[in-house]
Amino acid sequence: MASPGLSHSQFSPMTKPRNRPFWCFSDSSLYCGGVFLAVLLVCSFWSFFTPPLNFGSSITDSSSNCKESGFGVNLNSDPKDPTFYDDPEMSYSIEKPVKDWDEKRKGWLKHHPSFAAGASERIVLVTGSQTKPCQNPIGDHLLLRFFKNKVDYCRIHGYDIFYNNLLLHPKMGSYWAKLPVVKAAMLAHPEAEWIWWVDSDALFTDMEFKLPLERYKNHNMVVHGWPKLIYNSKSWTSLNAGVFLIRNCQWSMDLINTWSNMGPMSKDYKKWGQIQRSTFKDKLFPESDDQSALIYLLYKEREKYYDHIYLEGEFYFEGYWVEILGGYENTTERYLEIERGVPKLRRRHAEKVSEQYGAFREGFLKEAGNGKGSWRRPFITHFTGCQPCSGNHNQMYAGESCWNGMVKALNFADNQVLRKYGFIHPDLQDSSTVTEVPFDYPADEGPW
Ligand SMILES: [Mn+2]
Repeated sequence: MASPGLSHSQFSPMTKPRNRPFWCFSDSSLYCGGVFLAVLLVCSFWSFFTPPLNFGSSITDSSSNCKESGFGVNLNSDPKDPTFYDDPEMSYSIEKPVKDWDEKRKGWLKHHPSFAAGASERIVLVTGSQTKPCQNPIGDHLLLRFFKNKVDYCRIHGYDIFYNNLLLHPKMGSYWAKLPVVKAAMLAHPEAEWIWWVDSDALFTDMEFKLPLERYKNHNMVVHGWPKLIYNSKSWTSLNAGVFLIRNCQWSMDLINTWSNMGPMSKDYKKWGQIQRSTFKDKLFPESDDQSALIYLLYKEREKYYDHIYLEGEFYFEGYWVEILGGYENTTERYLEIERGVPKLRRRHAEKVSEQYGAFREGFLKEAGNGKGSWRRPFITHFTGCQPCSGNHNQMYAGESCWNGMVKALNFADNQVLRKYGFIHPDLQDSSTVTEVPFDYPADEGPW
């Protein structure tokens, strides 16, 4: 747990950035000027070659639109019109509820129209880990690789990502620490419709798969879970709160408020632990935890929450590593088998167009099924109980199975990324060896 003193010192640099907007502006004008010169140069060199093609004119187009960046949004404009950010009462703290958030978000989007297009699909992934170095000697290395995996996934799909390693509320430690971060991320990202929390011990093991957002259009939250286990078995593992998608709206603000009031910041924290334990008989420890708290809300106030929380059970929205790990080899073999028969899937391509190849592959995965027993790549493998940072893994498993399992999963995922860079790990248990991916089209195949 971070002491309040520590978090204070972390915030003191906040007094500095007065000059920053100016520098940013001047950097960007320099950048624009540089790009313009470069475009002029490219254009003049271009004319030495064959006639100026479309390619040339598209370069000129993008230079005139220098302020636009990334995905067609304007990162340089923040009009003077007041928004919720200018309200002195607005607080990012988990202790101060936000009201009228939907109107406030809408108001901000109105003043930032370049963000309005595509806003309904925009996702910010949020993750994080503890403030201090890991106790487990390989913990920081593992966390780095888990984070790299998330960065890879987000880059491929065009999502923003935020990594937090501070306690934003001194009392909301361990599994409760995510709630203050998710709330702050909602306020920091009015341009995003969804905040996607992914635990530090979870990784993407299908880099192509995209969340079926259309399916969630009438819901405000998505978790991996099973209604039968909530309402019949009353189990504290009837859903997993280590990965969740939450809509950036007032409903979610209210949920986070109610939810976090069962945590250590509440004067009733002890009482909530007792209530959870008496409701969910399989709960192993006495303290109130975020997962039991969420299940409790669904269980106790079904009318209020059930219609808004989508319990995804069709695919590995997150999946228990023990159940998944043994299937990687078979999955790899099946995917290779498909690729052997379909040159289009083996074709080299730029990483930026990966989603298109994911869509191509989708057509060949119809028979794979999804979730348990399927040979499709599991979307997210979650090392629940392994505690990579502290090393205090659940005594159910040998530590080696956790660490070896993580290496295997990380390399399995990394292979999907690395091949776009021309390389591959031939052995999933050996992180340091790579070989070049062969170019293996027969000359008579293609074009595609
Ligand atoms: Mn976890």
